[in-house]
Parts: sequence; C-alpha cells; structure tokens
Amino acid sequence: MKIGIVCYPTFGGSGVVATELGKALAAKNHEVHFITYNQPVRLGSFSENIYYHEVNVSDYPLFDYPPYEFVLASKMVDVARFEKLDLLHVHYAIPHASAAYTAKQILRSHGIELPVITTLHGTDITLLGRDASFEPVISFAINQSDAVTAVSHSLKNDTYKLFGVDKEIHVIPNFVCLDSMKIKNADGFRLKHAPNGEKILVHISNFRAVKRVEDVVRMFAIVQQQLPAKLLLIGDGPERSKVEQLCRELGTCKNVIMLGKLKNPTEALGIADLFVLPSESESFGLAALEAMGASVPVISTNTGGIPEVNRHGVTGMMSNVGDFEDMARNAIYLLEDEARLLKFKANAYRRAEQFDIHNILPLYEELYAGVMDTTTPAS
Ligand code: GMT
Repeated sequence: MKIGIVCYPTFGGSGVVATELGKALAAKNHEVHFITYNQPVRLGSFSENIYYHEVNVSDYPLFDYPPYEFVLASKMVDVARFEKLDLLHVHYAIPHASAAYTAKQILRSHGIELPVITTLHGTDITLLGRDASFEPVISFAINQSDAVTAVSHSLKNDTYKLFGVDKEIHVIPNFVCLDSMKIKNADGFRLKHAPNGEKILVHISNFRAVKRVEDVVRMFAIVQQQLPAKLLLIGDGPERSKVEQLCRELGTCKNVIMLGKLKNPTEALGIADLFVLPSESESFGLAALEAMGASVPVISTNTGGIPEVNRHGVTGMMSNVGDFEDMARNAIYLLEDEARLLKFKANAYRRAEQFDIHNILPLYEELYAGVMDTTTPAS
C-alpha cells in the first residue's frame, strides 16, 4: 500500500508512534510518505520505502497567524495525487484530521477518493477537548474520518464523553519496537552517573504541567533519604526551571542529573532501575511502555490509560495523582529488595512484549484493508 502519514514531528508520543508505525510499515514493503513541517525526530536515517514531504508555511507580513492548516491540506492533496496514495493516516485531531477532511474534499473534485484514518492520542481530546473553541471542528473531523482509532479504552471513553462523536472508535494500543531497543553495553554510562552503585530512577517527558515533574523530584527527595539513588531527568519544556528551583530548595541537586532532550532514550533506560510517571492525565503513557520494554518497572499515577499498561504490584506500582509520598513508598519497596526488583523488571518486559510492534502492526494493516474495501472509488 501507499500510505501518507501526518504527524507532529516533535518529541511528543503521538509523533513517536506515527514515526515508528511508518518505519515498521516501510519494513513490510509498504510505501510510506511522511507529511510534516519538520523531519520527525525518530525517523533517523532514511530507508527504502520512506519519503518525507515538508510542509512550508510562508511568512507573509499580513498574517499574524500563518495559515498552516491550509498549507498542510494543499500538501496532502499534492502528495496524494502525485504519489498516488491509497490512504492517509493522520495522528492527532487538531489540525491534522480537519486538514485531511479539506484535502479529501479537494481530491474528490479531482475524481480521487482518499480514505482518511484518524488516530487520537490524548491531549488532542483530553486537553484541547475542554476548550470549547475547538469542539465543533474536532467533533466534525472525527466523524468525517473513514476510520478512527484511539490509543486506549480510556481515551475512547473520554472522546465519547467530551465530543459529539458518533463514529465507531477502534482501540489500537501504542506499541514498542523491542528489536530496536536491544541495549549495547551501558556500563560506562551507569558508572558515570551512579559510580557507587546507586539505584537509578528515570523520568522522561516534555516537562509540561500535565506531567507533574515536580512530583518526581519530591518523591525522589524522600527515596534518596532511604537509599543511595540518582535521578535522571530527560526532556525539556515549560516546567524545567521550576523543577530546577525545587531541586535547589530540597537539596537534591547533586543527585539529580538533567540530561535534556534525547532523540532516543534507549541507552538511558538501559541503566534505569525504575521509571517514574506521575502525570495528571495520560491517555496511554508511551514513555512508561518504552521503559517496560527496557525491563524497567514503572512508578506511576493511576490516571487515564496508564492502568491499561502498568499493572499495579506486577510491572510497577500506581498511586493517586499528587500522592508523591505514596510513590516514594512504592519506589523504596521495589528498590530495597533486589529479588523483588528483579521480578518486577522481568514482569515489565513480559508485559511490554504484549505491546510489541509485531503484535500491533497487523491491527493497523487490517484496519487499512477494511477502510480501502469499503471506500467506493470516485467515478
Ligand atoms: O504527553 C504529551 O504531552 C504528548 C502527547 C502527544 O500527543 O504526543 O502524548 C499523548 O500521546 C501519546 C502517544 O499516544 C500517549 O502515550 C500520551 O499518554 C498522550 N499524552 C497525554 O494524554 C497527556
């Protein structure tokens, strides 16, 4: 098949999922055309069957707000017509699903019927969905898609609750590519950051308020009083300076290492003993699944789709949002007993295997085939 993939090219989970999906489809001989405003972070070097079409918005002085959605729709039309796409898979409702709707109508006027699949990722629904100014467009674009997927049951339910959506939503969970997560010897990295055998806790996010990174620091401050530990903070974003300030206030700076943005967190996860995800809301928690794929148990909240990934008492532990003291107790419970920690590590990996790309990719391929079967070619 010839598949167009539209996504945010940044470090966010939706972009990572879209990019890894495209790479996996290309590896199965589908032709994949990424349409984004920048080369997706996880794309890496180009490979056979992968093409990248950049969306460039001109900076015209009349525009206070550059009309990105129209330029994107035009690019979709262009790629679909001249690369002869079979379908378009857009990740994130705003503005990708609505731009795809526009592109679909334009293509129809050229006698081309292009099926559109929309995948909902979370913040497009749970955060933007609360903003009334987006609601009519999001609902419409979802309803007009030929197929809609959500990355968890929790997100599916939220979508029905928050939007006037009557379209069937298929749940296709996020995935990890375990084959590409095989870690080379990371002893040097571990020695650098935990030279005295300290336990290593890791948090990865875009440091937005919804991630509650301050809770990571607060729980870590308690953990390090009980056992030797280091905290690796990976990522960057609006909350970073508050987090740095909190480290100074709590006197944890010497044990907190801020690595900033990493294109691929596999190496850091390879030396981790625990992953911490104290999010306020999370439709899935891809970062937690990636940690589990590196055999790292997860200390998380029990919000949104996280319980569909992390199993309390098996692959990690869950607490209520904001209860960093409970998270600290849970972390200590796992870290203080080596045998227990090893068991959780093995469980985490086994759980991640269920979400391996080899299990999830066929669900997308099936959906694509179904949508193409039911699309009537334009006459
Ligand atoms: O979490 C973010 O702020 C980024 C966001 C995104 O759209 O890239 O992540 C969302 O999509 C991920 C991939 O499906 C999910 O794993 C995250 O849970 C979800 N984030 C939220 O729901 C807050």
